[in-house]
Amino acid sequence: MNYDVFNGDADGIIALLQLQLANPTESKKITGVKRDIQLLQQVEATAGDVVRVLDISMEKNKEALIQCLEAGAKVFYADHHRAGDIPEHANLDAHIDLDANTCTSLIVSDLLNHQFHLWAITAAYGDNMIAKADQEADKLGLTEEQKAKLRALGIYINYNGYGSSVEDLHFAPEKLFELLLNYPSPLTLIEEVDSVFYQLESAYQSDMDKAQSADVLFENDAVKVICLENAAWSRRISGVLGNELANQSPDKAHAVLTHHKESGYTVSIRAPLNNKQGADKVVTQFATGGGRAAAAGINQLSESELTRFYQVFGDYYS
Ligand SMILES: [Mn+2]
Repeated sequence: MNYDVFNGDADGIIALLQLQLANPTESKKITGVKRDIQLLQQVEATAGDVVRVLDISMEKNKEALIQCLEAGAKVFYADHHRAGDIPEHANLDAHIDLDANTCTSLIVSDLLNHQFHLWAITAAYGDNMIAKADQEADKLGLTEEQKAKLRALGIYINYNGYGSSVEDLHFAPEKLFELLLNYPSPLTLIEEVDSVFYQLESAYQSDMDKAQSADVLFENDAVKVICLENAAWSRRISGVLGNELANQSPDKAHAVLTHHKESGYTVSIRAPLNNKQGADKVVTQFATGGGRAAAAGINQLSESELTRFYQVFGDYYS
């Protein structure tokens, strides 16, 4: 049995897309909303299985990874999130790079000799690695218009991954993956007038319009914290809104809080674009925090932890 386990955001979907375009392989797909990163535990591996894991932290899936390896499955693992100690095992083929300017799709693209590099560039835009994506696009001689389109596509696919459950999303990540699989080049997708690109574009713009009136909870010279109401559109726009704010004020760190149904918040943090570090260090001071140096989140922040959050976040970047 083959398993493809991948994050439901642009980077995870496009990492798998490249592998499947290069070598179509039937597999059981395991994915979810972007925040749903403990995916490997859903695999019940047996000897001889092949498991590919893309764009989810090895540290957060360590136990399940060891179980897969001990069951005798072969595991291919590509990622750029916190890995912890990488197990030494003959069945593990790990490609982990924590560089803040790389992403899983770029790692996979290198392994495929850049066969679907336009897709990898799209994913890098989606993970908000604009400078890196521009640089790769320039190497291929793309026009400014083509770059802008790929950037928009990356943002829209990434945006589609945000929600507290798959029901919040416009497209279930596995479904979106299947739709994209028809296009070896993202430029072909964008040329098609009725394509998913345009469906995602109008959905994104409608949610972004609503976000313009969000409450600012806390702000100083170094950080800004905003809060969105409890609604599906808020849960969808929260992460990409963070990127948008980061692009507008590149010296500031940003946190977007979204009210939970019951109480407390989901938190999405972006380090300053000009100082892409520390987001993981801030969030791991809270029980349900996780992520990378440039972008991280807290799944559950209670009302009573709010003041401590302002303090930790503000102090870190001041
Ligand atoms: Mn990623």
